Amino acid sequence: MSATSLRHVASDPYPWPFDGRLRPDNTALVVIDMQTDFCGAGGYVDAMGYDLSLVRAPIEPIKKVLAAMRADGFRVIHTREGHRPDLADLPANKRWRSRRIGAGIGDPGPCGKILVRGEPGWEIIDELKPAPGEPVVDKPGKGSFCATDLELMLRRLGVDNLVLAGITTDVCVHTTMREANDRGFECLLLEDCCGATDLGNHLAAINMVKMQGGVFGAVARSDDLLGALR
Ligand code: C5J
Repeated sequence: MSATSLRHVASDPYPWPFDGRLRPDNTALVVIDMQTDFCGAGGYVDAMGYDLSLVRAPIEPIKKVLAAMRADGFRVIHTREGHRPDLADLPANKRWRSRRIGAGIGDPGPCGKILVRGEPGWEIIDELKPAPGEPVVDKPGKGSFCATDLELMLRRLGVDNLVLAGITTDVCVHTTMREANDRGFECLLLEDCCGATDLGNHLAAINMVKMQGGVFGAVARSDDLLGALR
């Protein structure tokens, strides 16, 4: 790649990606857990009593980024958090904690059994449905690399750079970013394409990424990414 074809996103704390090699064939958008259970009425987050507006705020920005990256031929991968219908992959402590706050994973709710694969609440919301052919990674935990084939798929596809969007910023997005960074992937978190159940935690999670010169990667707004793609 010649120096003239290098591209960077105006991001914080450094222009991303570090080497300027931002191309559709080596960069994937990962949209994390945009499921009814995390941002829809009657889902898991709603049952816990959190403010849905915070976790729904990224829907429109993600739509724009999805459209632009799909149009440019970038790879798009979606994830879903959820458990097997027999709950064989649900740790006892995860179930116990969720029941304790009235949102028992595996228990029936308005959107079916909470966080169980195949139930209505576990589905990705209509606004951000995966397009045909886009991989969907099912994960039992918070990170997208733990107990999944995501890393195998990314290595096989030749992906070096990950653009991260989805919910929640401080839990599944952050865990995934940390896992990816440790595996050598160059990560960009799109701050307006993420949301948390608490605004302070969302802001803190963004700030954490920027420490130590970009300890887990970099942060940008979706317009900054779209500007670099134009
Ligand atoms: C949580 C997630 N918060 N997708 N999951 O339990 O962040």
